[in-house]
Amino acid sequence: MQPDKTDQEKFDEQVNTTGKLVLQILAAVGILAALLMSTIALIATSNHTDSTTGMPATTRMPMAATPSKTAPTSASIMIDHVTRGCHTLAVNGANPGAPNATLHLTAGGILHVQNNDVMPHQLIRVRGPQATFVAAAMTHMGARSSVTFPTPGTYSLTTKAGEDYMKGIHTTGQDNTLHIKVVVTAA
Ligand SMILES: [Cu+2]
Repeated sequence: MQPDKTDQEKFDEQVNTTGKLVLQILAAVGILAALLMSTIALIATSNHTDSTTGMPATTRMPMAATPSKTAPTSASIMIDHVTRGCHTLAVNGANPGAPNATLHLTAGGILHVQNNDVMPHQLIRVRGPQATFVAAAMTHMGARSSVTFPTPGTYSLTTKAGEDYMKGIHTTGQDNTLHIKVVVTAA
């Protein structure tokens, strides 16, 4: 014969049943809450806009397609002959030229210079860290040289102009002194 359950046993059984029920309710509530939260999160994401561009977050450009902010690795300068001041600089094909130019490069970048003036030009570093010159003396029309800038810093270059290749070239005003400022930033 099965002995009657003691009060303690009955109580334990009761607690057990009630406890299971409570746990089941809690679990159900938890699942509902999780579903609700994820739905809210989803709505919040799709409605979120990028404050900088005003574009929806989902259509934001991927990092790889974002234009780089680093300076270019190469630049070109043409020394042109002009009547007033004799010579000017044209940077990256820009027109009209000017006797002063400022350009930006990343460290290790190269500047290509071509001398189309009617006189020789020798490239000279006036200020800034050490730069590597190749064929700095441009002694005929179309002569080319290059300068490489290994370290970040601000470099000032100028040219030492020579005599006209041929006689009879007339210019007005003082001959320009060319100034090339190269701002080199870390790569
Ligand atoms: Cu000149």
